[in-house]
Amino acid sequence: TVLVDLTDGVLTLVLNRPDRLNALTDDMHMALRAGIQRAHDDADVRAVLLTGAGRAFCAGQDLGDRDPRRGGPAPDLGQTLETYYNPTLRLIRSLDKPVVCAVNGVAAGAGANIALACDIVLAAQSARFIQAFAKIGLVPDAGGSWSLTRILGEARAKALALTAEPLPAQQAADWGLIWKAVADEALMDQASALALSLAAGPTLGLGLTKRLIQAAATNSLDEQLDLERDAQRKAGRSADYAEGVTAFLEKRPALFRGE
Ligand code: LHQ
Repeated sequence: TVLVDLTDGVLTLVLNRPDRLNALTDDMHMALRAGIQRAHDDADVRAVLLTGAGRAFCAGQDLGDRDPRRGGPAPDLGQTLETYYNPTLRLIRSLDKPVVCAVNGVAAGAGANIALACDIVLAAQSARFIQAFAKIGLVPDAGGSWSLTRILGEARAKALALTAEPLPAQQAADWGLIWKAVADEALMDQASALALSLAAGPTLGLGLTKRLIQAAATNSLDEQLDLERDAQRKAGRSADYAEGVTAFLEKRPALFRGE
């Protein structure tokens, strides 16, 4: 349900249930989780690329799994989030390596919000982001109420979440919700090139950079200056910093080893 490949430092994870628009089943949740966990544990992984197979990125939770017509007690969706979504969201945010998301088609419900949890999001021009929850009586989850509000502000976050109106990729880029909208046929080349270049980067410094930027939203300037000092101290002791400066002085490309 999730294809996994490690090449040249890039761990590519492909959501792979194209006939259901990559809607998430329990198996897929666990496979995606295992992939991100591997990125934490395996030093050979220096960047992650997440995308979907077929015409969609991900249509969110598989609703066929939860047919209320079958009867029985109402499911505890809070438990579903705790079991399947929240650990994965936390793993993506806490990974000290960059995560690129290539949104190849529609991203709906939790599918949209998993994409928004990634560090750099590229989307095909034909892709749309849909906060589909309101259509079925649910609330934004998978971090969406947090990321939409942080990135867009209340006005746009509320309108998207309350109306479930699709947001086209270009508008998402214009609003700063994602990094770029690119021509459909160029998406995978651009996203792979980006992931490869990040994987060849100074991984330790990139991980510290990710942490700094994530901390900024809740820190005061004073706290953030302290955090930058501590992070720069660590980065300054890395082999990649020595290599970066040496390469600059020798007028050659740096060869980072990620440490
Ligand atoms: C699907 C799905 C799907 C199953 C398309 N499931 N089959 C968290 C906690 C616990 C529970 C609940 O949820 C959550 C978080 C969530 O993610 S809630 C939000 C769940 N997602 C949605 O509500 C989106 C549902 N899908 C859609 O609105 C449309 O499919 C979109 C707008 C994504 C795409 O529309 P189209 O391009 O017109 O494609 P389609 O609707 O024809 O879909 C193609 C097939 O995929 C179709 O099956 P069929 O047998 O007719 O070919 C759909 O039934 C199936 N599919 N999403 N989430």
